[in-house]
Amino acid sequence: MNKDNKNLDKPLTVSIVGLGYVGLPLALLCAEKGYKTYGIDLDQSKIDTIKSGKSPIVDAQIEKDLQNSSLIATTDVGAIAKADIIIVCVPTPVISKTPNLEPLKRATRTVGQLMRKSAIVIIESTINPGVSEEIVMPELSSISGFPPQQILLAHCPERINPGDKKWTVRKINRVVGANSPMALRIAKLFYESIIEADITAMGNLKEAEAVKVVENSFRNINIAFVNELAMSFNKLGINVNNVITGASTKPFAFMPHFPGCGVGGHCIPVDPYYLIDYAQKHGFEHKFLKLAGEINHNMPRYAVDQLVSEALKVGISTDKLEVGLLGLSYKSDVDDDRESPSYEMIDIMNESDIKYEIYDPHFLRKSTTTNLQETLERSNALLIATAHSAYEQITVAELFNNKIKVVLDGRNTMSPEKVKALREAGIRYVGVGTSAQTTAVQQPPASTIDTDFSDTPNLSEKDVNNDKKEPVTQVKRVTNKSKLNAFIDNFTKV
Ligand code: SAJ
Repeated sequence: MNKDNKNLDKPLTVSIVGLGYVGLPLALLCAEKGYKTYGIDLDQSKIDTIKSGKSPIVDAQIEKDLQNSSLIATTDVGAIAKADIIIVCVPTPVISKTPNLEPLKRATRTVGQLMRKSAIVIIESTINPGVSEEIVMPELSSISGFPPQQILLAHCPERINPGDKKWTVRKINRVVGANSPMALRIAKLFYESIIEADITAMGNLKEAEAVKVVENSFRNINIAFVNELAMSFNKLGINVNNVITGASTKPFAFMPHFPGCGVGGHCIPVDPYYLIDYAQKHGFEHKFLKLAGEINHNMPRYAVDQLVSEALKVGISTDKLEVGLLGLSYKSDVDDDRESPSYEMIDIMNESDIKYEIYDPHFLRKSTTTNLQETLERSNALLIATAHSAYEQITVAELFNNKIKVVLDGRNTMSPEKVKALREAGIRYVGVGTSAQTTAVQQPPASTIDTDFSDTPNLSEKDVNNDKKEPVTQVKRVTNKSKLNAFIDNFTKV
């Protein structure tokens, strides 16, 4: 970092190593904010796609930001030597529950070979506490030859939420930790110059590393909690989604998570193992984190078992089952199938010789059918594994006409109205935690009473819609005594 004023108006140079879900939107933002920005990736085809103004990942914001961007996309790692700010955004996968830091070590070695002494190195990849000090810094110092105390190193964990149109890279608050007050100041100033949100300085690198692992573990644990609730409520005949929706009306101290046929992606089911592994090396066993992982890991099998047992109830034995598996992506409307629970369900169906077809509009190459209709024609049961919006168009008539007898809704995507219509068409429906009986049966008592408060001035549109959409009836403030009297009078007449 050149300290004399004469260079102040020269834009600083940023080099971003790794142009995936994390690095590409960040690189585009840096370029937009006036930094001379190099985006480096070893994948030539990705660089060619970016240079042609196309996004290598399905993301409308990236597609838009690529137009007229001054980003210099390259496979040439030489751009690292030109940088004042070097940001590492490479994957940190976990293989059989053990963190694999090879991509990070390779990137660190390359940075060490090319970095200028005055440059700051920022790691955005998710890493367990200790990696920056115990692995990155020794690697940088030994290869660059610069003593550690002269190297500026910071960690600002990425929080990209793939497919999220609201919380984009520029809008999400960030935390940053560093190896020195100077590095912390530079990193914080840098992020404050590009991110339109708060940047919080942590006490040190380890704290910043732990923040990310903790927030993803928090999510994994809460999903495990509702997945366990779903399995228990299925036996208790309680609709878990209604209960969670009800609980989320509490204005504080409850964050809703929803059950499903598994937790995928290269973050939530993965990151807790960083902490488990690192703590284990320091003699502590994270039983709770492990248990949450086991519960979520078991959901694909729970879903397939549910489907098989429901099929038996309509006379379809396992050898006659023909499953239409909808969705390979690990979550809705993203073209990412890393750690997707769908593959677990496919393995389980292979194990049990269950016949299946696969259809995912985001993965036509990995699909066995070319469209929804063809999938329905070849199936007598449906397993919705991903809540892609493309599947919302499926009608009850289509399912009925294609002789679909059972629907396992692994993401509880279907509305109570659609579930009711499915059942009236004689198709068995089961969600994760919405046992076959619950949803429809509960409604009637409520629906026989005129609960349409749309003309009552005090209720917000959401309340009314809420009444309509979700079976949880919620009478807010009926402030007009006469209206209440009229209601009670009407009720007693029923
Ligand atoms: N899921 C559930 N129930 C829920 C929420 C999610 O079953 O209530 C499942 C999803 O279907 C999916 C998996 O969990 O299979 C993960 O999906 P996600 O949307 O929770 O997370 P990611 O992996 O897309 O992104 C997460 C985000 N982290 C948190 O929300 C704490 C994102 O902010 C991180 O940047 C990202 O991980 C990451 O890179 O670490």
